[in-house]
Amino acid sequence: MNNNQRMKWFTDSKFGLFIHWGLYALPAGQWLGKKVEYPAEWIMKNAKIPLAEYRKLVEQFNPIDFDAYVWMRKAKAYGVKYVCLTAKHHDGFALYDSDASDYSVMSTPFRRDIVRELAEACKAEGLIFCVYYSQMQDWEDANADGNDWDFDRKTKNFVKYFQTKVKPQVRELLTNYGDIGMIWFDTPYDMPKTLCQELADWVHQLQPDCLINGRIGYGIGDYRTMSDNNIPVLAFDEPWETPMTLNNNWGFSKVDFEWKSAKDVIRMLVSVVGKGGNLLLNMGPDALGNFPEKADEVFSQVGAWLKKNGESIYQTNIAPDLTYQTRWGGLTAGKDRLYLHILDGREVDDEVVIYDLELNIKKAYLLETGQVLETIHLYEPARDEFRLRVKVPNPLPDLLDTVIVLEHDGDPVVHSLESKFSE
Ligand code: H79
Repeated sequence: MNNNQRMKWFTDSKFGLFIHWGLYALPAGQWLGKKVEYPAEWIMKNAKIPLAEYRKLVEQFNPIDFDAYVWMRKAKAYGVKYVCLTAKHHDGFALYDSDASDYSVMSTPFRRDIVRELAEACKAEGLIFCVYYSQMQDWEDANADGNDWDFDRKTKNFVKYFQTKVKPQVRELLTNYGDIGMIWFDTPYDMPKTLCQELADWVHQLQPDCLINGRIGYGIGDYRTMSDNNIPVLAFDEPWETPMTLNNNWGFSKVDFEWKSAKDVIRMLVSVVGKGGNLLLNMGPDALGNFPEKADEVFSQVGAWLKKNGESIYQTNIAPDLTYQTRWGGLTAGKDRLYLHILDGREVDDEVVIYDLELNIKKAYLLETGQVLETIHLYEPARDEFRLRVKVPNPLPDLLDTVIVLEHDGDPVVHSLESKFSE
């Protein structure tokens, strides 16, 4: 497969589900009755919990409500196209059966290989299964990075950790669970480039089509991973992804109620997709194996919207950069189509106005119903200004985001400020 073919599922997908799950779901943001600085999956490090104490969570991990098929049916209804599970996060605990370490789910009362169950259910739902693996930090391992409260850092032998835990565990992930769409590394920090390359070669050797995210380091990955929770200002014409939380934590937290709304998520999705990227939005299941109710509700609303308006998101291209910020929402673009996303109904009244965009419109209509809309294209010579007005129903049919399709001939032409009145 050439590289474009390898990347295609990823660049077409646009929306993925990140799942952060592990021992940290038990303390859920609190230790010894006190709230610990977020994020919840960092609790061991943030509260400097001795390994001997944190390890006791292994005996308590028993998520009796966990049902991989329930999770993946939900994921499907959320409208995501891929799912990325934390097979091992920074705390070092593996959610799968590993010969390389018994610090895993198999040492808990639960004793079920969660990666196996999810890989199977994910594929059964037609979604791409991916794994997150923390390659540099491992707070259980004396030779890895991160734990400076249990271990003396001067004697650490990172290469030993890399050769005896990272590589064997990555091999297990890439050989025991069928096709893995992507392996998601994190926090490369000061890992030497030679080891990063060795890890990438290892992945390629085990599963040539498995993608590697940007946080393997040094630009070695298949695409760029943006900073956590950050959407770039401008479009970026190479594959990229922003990982994003739905509240202020990745792992489950009992003390975080600051959820984004469905409209917030759709607004971010439109912004990301219009700039050519993917949104990897997080879910932090609780210690019994349930998705938090509020997170499930928001994701479900987004999924219901995508079911009607998915054409404006999946398999789309970078949208033109307009001269002005839109007050009413944003743009995405398909082949010979622009999609106008009306997120702020207050700003449109009975028409959407786009300035300085010349577009040869063949047809304008509401995506959800097909209702044809009137368009008026005006040019005002004294201001050298184009105004494209699209009449819309009032009230708007979808208060979350009403999508208008503009089918057009030829390429859209944006009249930049620089171009005005220039000879
Ligand atoms: O898995 C999620 C995070 O746990 C992980 N990446 C996402 C996908 C991540 N690891 N490190 N970081 C994110 C950034 C580190 C932030 C820090 Fe801090 C700021 C470390 C120390 C100061 C946040 C605040 C964590 C501890 C205190």
